[in-house]
Amino acid sequence: MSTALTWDRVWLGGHLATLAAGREGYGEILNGALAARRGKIAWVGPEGDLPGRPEDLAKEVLDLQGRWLTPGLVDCHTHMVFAGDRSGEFEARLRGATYEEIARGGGGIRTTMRATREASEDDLFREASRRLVALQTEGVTTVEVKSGYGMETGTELRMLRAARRLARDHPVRVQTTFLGAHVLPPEFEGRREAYLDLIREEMIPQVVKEGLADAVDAFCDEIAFTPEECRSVLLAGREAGLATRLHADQLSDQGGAALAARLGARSADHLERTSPEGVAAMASAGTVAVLLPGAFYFLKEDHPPPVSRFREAGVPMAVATDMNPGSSPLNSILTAMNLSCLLMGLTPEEALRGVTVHGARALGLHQVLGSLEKGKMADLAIWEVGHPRELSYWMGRNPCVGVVKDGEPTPS
Ligand code: DI6
Ligand code: FE
Repeated sequence: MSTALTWDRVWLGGHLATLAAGREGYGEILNGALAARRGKIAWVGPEGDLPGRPEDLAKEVLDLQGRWLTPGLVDCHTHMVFAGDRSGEFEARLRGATYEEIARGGGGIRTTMRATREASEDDLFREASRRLVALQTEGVTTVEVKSGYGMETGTELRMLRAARRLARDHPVRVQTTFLGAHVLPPEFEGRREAYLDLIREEMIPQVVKEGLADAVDAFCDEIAFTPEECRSVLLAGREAGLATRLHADQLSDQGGAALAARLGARSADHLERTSPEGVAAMASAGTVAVLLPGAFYFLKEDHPPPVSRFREAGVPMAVATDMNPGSSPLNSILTAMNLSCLLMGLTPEEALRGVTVHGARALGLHQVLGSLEKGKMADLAIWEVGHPRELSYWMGRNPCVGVVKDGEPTPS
């Protein structure tokens, strides 16, 4: 039977970590093949089950040469659009100052706010591009990017525009999140309600009108916003049509995880201090736990998130870089995976699920991304490894040898 070039491309001669629903472990298919047509996965299975000769089936046949194919990785929580750096505060911390003390003294997020307000959209785009490219060389095909270093309407919009532009100028999928409620900007000191009004009545409507954000987020913490304040911001975003997420229980337990669950948020992120009640609330609401081991490491935290409780309760755990200049200057998703295993107790398989299926779920994209299954987008990464657990194992070594987005190999 001749199927006359049904597919655009087929990869064979290697192994697949499909992470497909219903498959055990990594969902391995040894000696597997995967075909793409019009940007989507058209066929996945053992090479021996291909319905014909590969060259009769696809316009292009690519040999994996014994390598492994995984879904393109998803970095579902980043603040990669920002200006400047905080290496001076890093030194201050090494001399004994804490992250909270620096924040209370007007530094921290406000330091980056000042630099970001000064930066043009082009500046922001250029700097973020470099960070993005570093992630792409590690197999990342989807990133989330938050605003939150403007805390004034113009700069918040500029950050989100720079983030949207990343998707136009690079082979990557970008989801954007409006994080106006990051910390209180200094000009609103003593006028918290006025800033919250600005977020709800000016920023969110403007962001939504220009189609600049997919989700709304808030930082629920003693140094940032109270649960009640975060709730009002998330509700305003939700009413305007945005998905919701929450920076929850990072430095103190504010009941943030339970709040995120109650609001039907896609994810609650950080979660170092989340209580058993918070875990249970997330489990019943189906909220994704986004673990950010870069921030845990960089802030020298000693209280890891309740990973075994999440596991027992069946809460999906995503892993992300949190790429930001203050608490996680981590420009490597592979390092995030390694840290999630060693500092938080994930298995290498959970870490890989965290940056694929569960990362996609935190972005509401699990129907179309995150596993190698027919009908999903053909976003792929090719790895020079003997087993997919090596993605979490090597430190400072990048075994990614190819990236495919929408079925097209991307230039490296
Ligand atoms: N939590 C974080 O880890 C980042 N934002 C947040 O709410 C840190 C942002 C920064 O320190 O610049
Ligand atoms: Fe963050």
